Amino acid sequence: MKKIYYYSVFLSLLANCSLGQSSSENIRLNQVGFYPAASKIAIVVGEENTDFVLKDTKSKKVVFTGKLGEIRKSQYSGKAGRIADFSAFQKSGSYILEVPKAGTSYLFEIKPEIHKNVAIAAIRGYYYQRASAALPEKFAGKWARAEGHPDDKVLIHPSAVSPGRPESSMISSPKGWYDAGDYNKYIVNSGITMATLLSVYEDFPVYFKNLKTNIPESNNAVPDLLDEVLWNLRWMMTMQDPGDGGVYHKLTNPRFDGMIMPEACKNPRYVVQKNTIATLDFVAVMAQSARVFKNFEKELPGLSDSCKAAALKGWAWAGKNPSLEYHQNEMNKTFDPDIVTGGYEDKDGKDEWIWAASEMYILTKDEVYLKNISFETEKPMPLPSWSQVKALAYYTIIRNEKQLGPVDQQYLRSIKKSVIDFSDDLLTSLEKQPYHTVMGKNAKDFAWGSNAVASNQGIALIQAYKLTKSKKYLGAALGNLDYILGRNATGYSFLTGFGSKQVMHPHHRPSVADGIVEPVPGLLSGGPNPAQQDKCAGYPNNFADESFVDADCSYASNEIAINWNAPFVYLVAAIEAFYAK
Ligand code: 9MR
Repeated sequence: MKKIYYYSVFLSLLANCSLGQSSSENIRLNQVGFYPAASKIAIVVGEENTDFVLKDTKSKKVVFTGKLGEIRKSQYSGKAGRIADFSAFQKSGSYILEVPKAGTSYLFEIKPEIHKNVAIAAIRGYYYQRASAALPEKFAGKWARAEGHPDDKVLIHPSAVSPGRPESSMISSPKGWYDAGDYNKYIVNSGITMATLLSVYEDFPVYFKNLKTNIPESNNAVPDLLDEVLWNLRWMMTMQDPGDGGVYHKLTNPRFDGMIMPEACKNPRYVVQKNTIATLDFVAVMAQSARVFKNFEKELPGLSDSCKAAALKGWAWAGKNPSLEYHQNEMNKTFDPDIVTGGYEDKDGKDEWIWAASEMYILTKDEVYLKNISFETEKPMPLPSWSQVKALAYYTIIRNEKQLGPVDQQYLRSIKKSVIDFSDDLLTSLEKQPYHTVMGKNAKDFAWGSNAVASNQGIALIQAYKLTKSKKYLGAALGNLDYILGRNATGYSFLTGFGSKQVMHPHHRPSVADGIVEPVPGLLSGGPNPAQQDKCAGYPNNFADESFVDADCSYASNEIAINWNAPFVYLVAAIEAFYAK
């Protein structure tokens, strides 16, 4: 054992060309690979101006030679790099890049459908997040596990009592996905997650029609992506108080579980305070689900109608309670037990109103829903996040434009313009960006869950591409996928299970507790976050684009979450759908 250890230390020392860094890490590229006909870019760290070569790993022959580009510097660290562009080379195979002084890249492939397994794995990530389900080996492989959190005896928290549901009474609220590295289930975060997954289905139905992901429902007549969505939809439906239509904020333990397996968790679970924003997010998801599942009436009889009824009921409740906010600390002053799990507190419900109203309007064609709504297209479009969902309304209006009446054409035009303006802004000065990505141009890109920022930028760019057919948007979206899979300042591929330098220690309870070396696959790590709220040891520095540590203590840079995987699923599936052709 010891001998092997010393030998491997010796080998890694040999491979190191600069302090603590292997030579491959000097060449930053999508570690999965490239499409034959698409752009192929690597960033070579350092200032050295040399040629580079592409070598076929089978024949060992040089198949392409190129010159590195001009120096580009990170606006955060000042570190320099140069671009190696080998897009002109289009032959399928497996390759490495060699750059004098910098070294040799990781091995990568060029082939059609290069990201197919990435797309499947990212969807399967949700299967692994299922609450109230055992995951047998047939579907979960070595990450098989017992059922956790049946959630069939969930307590009504004192903040959530209603005439039909007194304090400490119990409801059944099973299924759903665990939110993230923790085991709680939050309506607000489920909102944007479900919308994003339903939207990628709506935008690319043909792609998903036959995409099999090896889940228990794979053999039924519903596309796997929608089967997975149904797991969470069924849970969401139980989160509505049947008495009045209001929706609970979350289903949670009072405090986070330890770093233990789901089946080991025994803490009581509560549903907590109904509020306007959670209810509006719920309404939007139910309305979109009613639309999507209308096409599966035969397979899922009555589901669409149930979703529509839930949406109508929720909308009515929100109308009567238009600004009931969730403030966890305030709530804890009045009610026991204190709840200290994820807050998802949002002080501005304007965007949730716009989103829910748009979904209700498209579902019912009744203009009354838009009566008091302004799309605010005079302001720049905000990127979607759990607390900012206005753009989800834009995407829905654009997606359903054929169903709009003549009067609505005017706002349709301004909504389209907003999406295109947003994407044009992203593209400004792309040529100067250190990793040749739109991601990272602005410091605010490096928020908690920055990889979801990169993914959501990708979605906006794909919308702009669909509207204009201009390839520059699609190319930039692919650039953000390259960013996530390795062409970035950290050198990591951020999707568990993929890449030569992959994330191995996400803040994810099953991955920590299961005793298996590899983390649960198909989960997107949050990514660089200079706020470093977790104060975890091991951040390399404070530079925004490098503020990442692959350690399970780092919930602020290396957690996984359903609202981050979803835009990633959208981005990778859309890229596959476009480049497969
Ligand atoms: O994604 C959320 C991020 O925007 C917030 O800044 C952060 C702190 O409130 O919380 C994040 O969400 C976490 C949630 O509260 C609990 N489950 C894990 C989520 C991802 O870290």
